[in-house]
Amino acid sequence: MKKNIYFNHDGGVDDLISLFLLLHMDNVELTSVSVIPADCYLEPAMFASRKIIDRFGSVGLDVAASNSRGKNPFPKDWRMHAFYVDALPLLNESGKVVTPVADKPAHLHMIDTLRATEGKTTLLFTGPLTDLARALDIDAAIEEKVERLVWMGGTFREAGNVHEPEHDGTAEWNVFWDPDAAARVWDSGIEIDLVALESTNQVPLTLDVRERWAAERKHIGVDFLGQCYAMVPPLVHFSTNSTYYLWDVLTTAFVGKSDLVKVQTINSIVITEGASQGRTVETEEGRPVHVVYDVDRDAFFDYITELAKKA
Ligand code: AGV
Ligand code: CA
Repeated sequence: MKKNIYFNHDGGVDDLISLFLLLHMDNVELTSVSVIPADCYLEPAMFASRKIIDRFGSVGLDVAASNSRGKNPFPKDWRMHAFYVDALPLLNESGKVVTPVADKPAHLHMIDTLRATEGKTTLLFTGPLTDLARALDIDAAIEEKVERLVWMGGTFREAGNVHEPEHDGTAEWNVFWDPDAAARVWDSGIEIDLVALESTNQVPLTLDVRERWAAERKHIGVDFLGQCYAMVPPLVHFSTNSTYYLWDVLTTAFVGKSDLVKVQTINSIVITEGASQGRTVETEEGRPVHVVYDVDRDAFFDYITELAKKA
């Protein structure tokens, strides 16, 4: 039995690689895709998504554009990445784009897709939760059609990855972009599996991984991984938080192969106001979330590399 997956992403390098990997999982039925302009600009992220489906996927999928807006915008430099992926020659060989754009905005398109899909669907979100929060506000009964939410978001450590004026640095970006949306989803009855920042500590994009993909680039899908991650090179002589972790890709791999990770359940809340907005905090009064805390690193990299070889 294949799992139904609805994928909402925000056009980062690892979001787009996640889409590519989903198309090669034989235990996954990708029901549809939508794109939210958080850590990306919408137009190139839409084009890149449609071209990835054209090149590597099957006919019948469409891609919906989100009209959601966040409270705290992502840095422009990061949002540019979708332009680079969209410009890859590999995605432009055919000279045309066939996969259609859905005729509704993402949150409405998700409601329609959930309702039209037989049985339940797992929601995979690798950007902010705004479209899900809006969908729940319009039609809370879709909860019955949702198997669970698998989300890349949050951190339960002191140090997050938001370094912005008027913020204390405790948040993760996907929560920070729209803290109210995360809080709305926390208020729902949906089961939540979380890949938090600390869940990805064991899967930084190190040089040996880049070298492995370079050595195996005769496989077009492995070359695609290497080309995409070349857009976010490591800055070895300059200490910033520029190290790329496989945030969204681990989240996506978890959907395809859950035994790659270990999960523990904790109760948590989302802070929506003030200098810690976007912070997720562990507390008894919170709602349960299942957080990934351990990853089989080698099995994970083998899994995604083997998936890429199927392309
Ligand atoms: O906070 C992690 C989220 C993931 O969904 N994104 C990137 C992944 O798609 C934001 C982000 C954090 N650091 C970044 C990010 C960086 N150095 N470059 C681009 N995006
Ligand atoms: Ca993302």
